[in-house]
Amino acid sequence: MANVNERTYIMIKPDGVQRNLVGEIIGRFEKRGFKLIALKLVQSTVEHFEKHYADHKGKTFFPRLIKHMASSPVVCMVWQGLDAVKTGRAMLGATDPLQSPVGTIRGDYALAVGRSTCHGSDAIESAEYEIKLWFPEGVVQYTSALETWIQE
Ligand code: IDP
Ligand code: MG
Repeated sequence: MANVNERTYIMIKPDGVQRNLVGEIIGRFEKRGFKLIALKLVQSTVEHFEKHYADHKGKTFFPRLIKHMASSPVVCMVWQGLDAVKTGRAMLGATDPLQSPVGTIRGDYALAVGRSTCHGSDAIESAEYEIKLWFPEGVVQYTSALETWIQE
């Protein structure tokens, strides 16, 4: 069932931060109607990204992926709202930017699969895992004045 308080973990990758796409990507989630409940810029470690991408361990691209992710800061966020996980993925586009429709983040800003600018949780369970991994301190609860103008 659709959940108006669903949460997704969105992370602007090192290439997205270096290319000054932080404001653009945050703006898309704000304008779509999602509520920001956690945000930080971090230079993280190989070990932490190995946990984040644990499902991909053993794949040929894994070492390159981890090296890239730990090479420069990332922006970690939690966005909340109706169907946040599925809609967040739709806003990103496909894993391969070349398969991503224009109008999506990857379809507008990326070319290479290993430089796709932004991560988004692919399921509710992975969102819960990723939110705990990146925000062990917890997220912020607050009332948004816009809520009744966005949610029915
Ligand atoms: P996703 O980011 O769309 O969820 P995943 O399959 O979870 O895609 O892969 C994680 C990340 O690993 C991708 O965002 C991409 O940067 C990288 N990646 C995935 N598949 C490949 C590949 O075939 N070659 C190189 N990098 C890949
Ligand atoms: Mg994924």
